[in-house]
Amino acid sequence: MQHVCSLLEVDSIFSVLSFASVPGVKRNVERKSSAGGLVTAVAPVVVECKGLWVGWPGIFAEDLPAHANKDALKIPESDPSDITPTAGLKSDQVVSVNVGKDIFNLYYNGCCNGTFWPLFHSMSDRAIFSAESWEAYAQVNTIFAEKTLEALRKVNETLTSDSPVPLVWIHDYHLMNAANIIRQRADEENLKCKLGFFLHIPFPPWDIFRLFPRDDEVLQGMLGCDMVGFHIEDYCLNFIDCCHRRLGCRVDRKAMLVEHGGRTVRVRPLPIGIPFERFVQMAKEAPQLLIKSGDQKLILGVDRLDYTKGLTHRLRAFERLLEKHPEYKEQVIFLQIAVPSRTDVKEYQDLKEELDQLVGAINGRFTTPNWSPIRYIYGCVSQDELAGFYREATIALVTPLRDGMNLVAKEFVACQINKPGVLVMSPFAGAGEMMHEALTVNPYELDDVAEALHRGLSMPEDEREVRMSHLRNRERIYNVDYWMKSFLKAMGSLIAEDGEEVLP
Ligand code: ADQ
Repeated sequence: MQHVCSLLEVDSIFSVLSFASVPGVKRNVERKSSAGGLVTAVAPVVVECKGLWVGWPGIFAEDLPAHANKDALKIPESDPSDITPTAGLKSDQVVSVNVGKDIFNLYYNGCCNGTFWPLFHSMSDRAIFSAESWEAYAQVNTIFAEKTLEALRKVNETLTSDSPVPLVWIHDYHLMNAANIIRQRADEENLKCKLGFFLHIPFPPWDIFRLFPRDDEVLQGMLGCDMVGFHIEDYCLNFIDCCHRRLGCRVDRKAMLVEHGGRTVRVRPLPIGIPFERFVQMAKEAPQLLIKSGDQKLILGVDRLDYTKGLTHRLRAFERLLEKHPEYKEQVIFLQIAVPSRTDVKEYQDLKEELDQLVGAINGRFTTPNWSPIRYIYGCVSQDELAGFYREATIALVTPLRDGMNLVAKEFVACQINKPGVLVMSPFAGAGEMMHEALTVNPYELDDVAEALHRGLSMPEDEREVRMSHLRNRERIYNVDYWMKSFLKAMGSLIAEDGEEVLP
């Protein structure tokens, strides 16, 4: 008995994963503790299931050496990046999708990050609409779909009458059109497959989504799936609403069903979690940090350097705290760690420039001979080191203007193994929906954020303890393995210990 899963996620080096699963998937999902983010959570299951990963290798077709086997790129023995699927995958389980530089740029920097990223984060004034980049998007989605179909054909040849139906799992806004292409071809060729999609960013309301000139094609692309998953219910309802209003689909909001092309598509909220125990372990092992001295308190921000994360607002809110509460002079340090992101895009270069200036201006204003209020790291920090910062922080300041979920908030609470700190959280992140014990702040309201910081810094220990233990208990249960299982269950592809499929 076998079925194929396919996971598509372009921001990772290898983006499409296609894997065969065998009875025992459930056991594997429960038993395996994942080594890192999304990819390393999924990779062990792929390994166990003798699956296949199909993805972008991180280099362009024209830069490949002439002798390279273009279909099966060798996986490096150890890779510094957390997101490469090296976690136990053999090189014959990886199929690379090769795309030329020009088309990839139009696709990735153009349509994905110039159009969908801002639009889906409800920042439509930043979105660029270009027919050329949309064509590149459709083209790259077709290439990914074709690679997945090749895998599906091979697996279909091995299916017997009692085999579970092969499963294809597609990830994120980079590949919203792939499912429809796979569905149509699979139907023509009589290939068995189930298709599932998960969106890692918000799905916007109809009056934002409709601004995209090819909105109907995006919806049709996603509706090629049997199940479409989002982090939270709001995004599900936005999607259902768009299907109804744009395509005229019959929908059931309560049951979260959309009828399309004679099929019923399930829509499900599936909030992603983190490898909780792994972060606990890292926090236990991380060495003592020398960033603060004496009774100084640490406020921590950790983000990709992206305009959705609200970094300039956050710095200004910290400045406001120092203005309104001079008692924090020399008593508090704000450490902002920002990972370089999309650095060849001008908007991101400008944002970096703005942050550099702001950090300089605030430090210039408040620094004393013994103290600088802001420490700013522009770079990638290892997860072990990050765990140490999370553990030592009195406050994690997680204030995106908009965010699909936000894993940093979850990683912070996992690492709070000693003296409990406080999570200050924006309600505009998906994580804000569930982390009720955080101090909720509107990131646009600088005074509000400054006051929440003050409240967090002066919160009695017993209150911090109660809040943090609730936050930690929830994240421990709803970890990344739980999310994986929920997805497989929603697809009807979770196989119980006794070999029976677990129905959604
Ligand atoms: P991102 O927008 O990248 O993810 P987030 O969820 O916060 O945002 O994940 C960032 C990850 O990068 C975290 O695991 C964090 O530890 C790591 N990281 C951040 N800064 C770092 C640094 N300086 N050095 C090293 N590591 C760093 C998208 C969506 C989110 C959604 C996730 C998962 O935008 O809303 O939560 O996918 O679905």
